[in-house]
Amino acid sequence: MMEPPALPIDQTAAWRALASHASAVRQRHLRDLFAADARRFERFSFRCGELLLDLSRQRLEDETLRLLLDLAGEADLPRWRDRMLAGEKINLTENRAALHTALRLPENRSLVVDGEDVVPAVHRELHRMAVMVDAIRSGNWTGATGERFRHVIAIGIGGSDLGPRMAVEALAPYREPGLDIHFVSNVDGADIARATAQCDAAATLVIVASKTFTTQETMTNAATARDWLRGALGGAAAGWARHFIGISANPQVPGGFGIPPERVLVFWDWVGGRYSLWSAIGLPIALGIGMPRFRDLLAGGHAMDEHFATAPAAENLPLLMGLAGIWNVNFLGHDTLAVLPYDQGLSRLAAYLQQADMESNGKGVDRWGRPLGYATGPVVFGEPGTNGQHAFYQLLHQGPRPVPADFIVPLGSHYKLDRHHDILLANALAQAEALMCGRSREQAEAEMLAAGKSPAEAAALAPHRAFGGNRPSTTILLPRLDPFHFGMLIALYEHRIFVQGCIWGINSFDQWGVELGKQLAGPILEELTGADIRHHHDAATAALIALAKGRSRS
Ligand code: G6Q
Repeated sequence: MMEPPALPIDQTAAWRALASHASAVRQRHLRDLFAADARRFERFSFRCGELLLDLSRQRLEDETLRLLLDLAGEADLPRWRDRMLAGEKINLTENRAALHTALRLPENRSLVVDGEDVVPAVHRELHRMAVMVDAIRSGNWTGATGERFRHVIAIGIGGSDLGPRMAVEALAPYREPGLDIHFVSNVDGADIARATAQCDAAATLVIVASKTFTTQETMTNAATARDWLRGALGGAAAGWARHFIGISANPQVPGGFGIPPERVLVFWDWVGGRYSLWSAIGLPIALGIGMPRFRDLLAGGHAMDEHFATAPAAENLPLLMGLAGIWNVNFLGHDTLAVLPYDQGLSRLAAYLQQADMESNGKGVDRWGRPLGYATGPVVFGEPGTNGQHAFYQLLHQGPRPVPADFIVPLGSHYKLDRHHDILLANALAQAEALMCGRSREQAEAEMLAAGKSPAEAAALAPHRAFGGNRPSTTILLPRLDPFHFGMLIALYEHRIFVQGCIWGINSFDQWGVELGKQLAGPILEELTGADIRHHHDAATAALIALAKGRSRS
């Protein structure tokens, strides 16, 4: 049964042992750890197929890993993993399974949840998706005037947007021609207005992706898209629904909007929004790269699932990556994480991981509602290298608060611009090296003297040009960013986040903070659009509402 543990994790012997071990490790520099062990890279880097996870530049020692694995045992991690993979309702506050891994299971597997095998339903829906993709791409499905589709506007927000948006960008080299894809998420009218301005209505397919099909931003954008189509289709306006596809976990609701059942793809309440890119929510990805490549993406995710389920603890990538994160947050006190992909295709990875990580693990109570006495999910941010280097890396190198970083580096490029890729790789490797090694004052001074500066100038500038180093980073190498390895990478992060949630004893699969956001604006919207202010507000909010009510409308 899923009973609360007797002791919070920070009161266990394993946690205390790590805390006292940390005071010793804090004294040591990564440079010295490498100097003392010629095989450190080999011993702290781990592989799953062709994906390599290098943790050698984390401030870990053998003893650290041993103690962290004890902590994982204390948190009953293998059992929670097995429960998740078996479809048990580990999302206790919503009484649901968290079964995104079932979306990636091959057809010959079975997984019974609530007395029913979910795998046939998953593959039935994949098949429906494949038929739709084919119909749209071949021109069998057309708009109301008989034109084939050339544009897609994908409307959704949060988990129904970030994954597909990231993946379409990441897999751009695999795009099949003929369909441009626009994403609209913000309720700011600028978003939908800009998208529709770029599309010819008669040739536009609108995908409305929403698990609940009630989210205010999405439904407002969908209604505006419907108005736009009706207006632009003229005599064919009655056929507007031929331009729509709905995706929801509640198959009846899109009908209320006017989308007929044959144009509705479904998924299930056991798929969390931020874990849904593998489901029908991934339709824009499949439309972009074709269904066989979408299946490659699923296969990559599944390969990581198998690894997570079966690899020994000491070689298990998501487990070790998660534990390294716990070490940084809870024992070294580093509560941020920089996501630094050296691939332009991963320009949306940080935004995606902000949701995946911060919505999953930004929690202050454990699974049973007991307040936590320790830090949980880190603040995640990032930008693709080398852009980030010319922006915020200054703080990474010299700010007094170390920021652990993930360098994500595909070795191969899809573009025949070798020189560019060489420079990109060199930058990734150099940055991780600099963060680790730093540069001493003496070195800085010597370099300046050699460059002709006077001794006085060199001495004055040396403190500014010195770097302490010893800043932890992880490097993830991929052969290239193809659908399979991209799938592996995203599943690696999903499971890393789950591992950390388990250690912290939290439910990584609910999001009550997001639910709050869905309620908050309602009363103020009524007041902004109605005659009077009927709710009690703090003085600042009341004053701002009054100002907003008095604004001139465009
Ligand atoms: C994800 C969250 C949240 C959700 C959006 C959109 O895990 O629950 O980001 O995805 O609020 O919700 P709908 O898909 O229901 O529109």
